Amino acid sequence: YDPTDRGTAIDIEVNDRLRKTLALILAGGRGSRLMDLTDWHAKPAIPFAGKFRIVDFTLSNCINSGIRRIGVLTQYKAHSLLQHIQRGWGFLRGEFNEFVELLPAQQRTQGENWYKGTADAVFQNLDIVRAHRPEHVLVLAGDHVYKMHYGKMLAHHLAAGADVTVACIEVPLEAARGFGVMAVDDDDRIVRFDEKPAHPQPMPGHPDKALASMGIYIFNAQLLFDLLHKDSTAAATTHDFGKDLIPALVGSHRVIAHHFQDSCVMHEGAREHYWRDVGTIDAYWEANMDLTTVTPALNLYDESWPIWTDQPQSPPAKFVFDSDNRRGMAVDSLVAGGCIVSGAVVRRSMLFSNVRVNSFCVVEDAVILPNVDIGRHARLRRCIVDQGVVVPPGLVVGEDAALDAARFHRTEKGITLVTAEKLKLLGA
Ligand code: ADQ
Ligand code: ADP
Repeated sequence: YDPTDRGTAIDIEVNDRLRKTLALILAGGRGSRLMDLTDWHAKPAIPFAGKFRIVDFTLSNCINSGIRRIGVLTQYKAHSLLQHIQRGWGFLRGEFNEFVELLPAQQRTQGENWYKGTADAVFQNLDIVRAHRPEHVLVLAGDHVYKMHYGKMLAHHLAAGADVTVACIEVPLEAARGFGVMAVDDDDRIVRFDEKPAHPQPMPGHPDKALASMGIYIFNAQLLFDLLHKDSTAAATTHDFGKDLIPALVGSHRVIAHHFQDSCVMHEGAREHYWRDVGTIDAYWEANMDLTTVTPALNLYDESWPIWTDQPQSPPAKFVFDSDNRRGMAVDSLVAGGCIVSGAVVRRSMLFSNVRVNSFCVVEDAVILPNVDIGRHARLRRCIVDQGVVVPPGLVVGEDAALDAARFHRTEKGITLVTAEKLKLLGA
């Protein structure tokens, strides 16, 4: 295991083990901090970066890493997520023992009919998981945006003789309260793990940083099966990997921390390893905005790490000089297929598929989700417009904070979320 290797030198042995690994993507969380965006869709199904959905990044990581056996555990508002995966991810060949399998809440445990925690989500599907006879189980979250070669993590897991390996990343100390926070010894063995501690421990020598769990785990399969059985009948447990299973293993087992490295070629000048929880309106807006900058932190143009998705078949984006010679244009922006910008100006914005921007409109620093129609003379700034919204002509957002806050959800950072429900209340 070479920590400086960026994923190119995964050897044959590890490749073989990757084929025998089963990835389980936890995709059931509500993501309630995304407010109305997740009223109808599970967070992993939320559109991101113009034409993808959040879960596409984790799924693509699996494929790009050579993991071809994937289960997606769904629960909350899963319809659009299931539809997306069925349409877009059906290309794997069962004949070669490759699949993306959808594992909705199985409602198998007696008396209970809903997942209790992340570990219970796996437990409820345990017979299916077992039947695939994996050597290792890779547990992933479906709601982060990042590029990672899981083979590097598995190589580390094998070389360290680990029972469990937890992927980790350095985060600012003040942000650490939202994570599982760990302390490690010189051999990266985790000696302490606190889930969402009120007072996170800084890293030795780095008083302003903490080592956070990314919620990504590799388990030796048999150990996981035993643990889940034990956890299912335990008295004091919330059936959660981060809260219960991982902390209980530290001390009795070899639990190893694997430091995350971006597996893709990063843009020149971008030095950080990109891993984002786009779980709040502000974080979601910022991550989309980042992509409109000259050198985004997330490189979507790296051919060695393609991101796969299901996309609507739509014509190319179109920019129209309207009949009165008003220029339809978009600069510093990403514009997906099916969009028409006619006699309107779009700056520093992300336009998802099939957005119409009509004459006299100004759209700036905005994230416009698919199938939005923006009526003439509307001015939209520093906002997110939800899928399918018909923006009434002349609507102004992002110029009067008090008015925005009264009519829509507006964050502390001043990002306004425009939804159909809120527009209906306005009588629009
Ligand atoms: P949290 O961020 O709190 O902590 P959690 O709510 O446990 O994450 O969700 C983890 C993943 O599982 C998410 O992708 C979520 O969508 C999904 N999920 C949640 N409940 C589910 C259920 N019942 N069925 C299916 N899927 C479900 C975790 C770890 C921390 C770590 C952070 C990193 O507990 O230790 O630091 O992730 O983000
Ligand atoms: P506005 O006048 O408010 O900008 P229009 O509805 O007149 O909006 O559309 C502007 C331009 O968009 C049209 O001139 C046309 O070129 C283009 N357009 C609109 N709908 C279509 C369509 N279905 N196919 C091709 N082009 C279209």
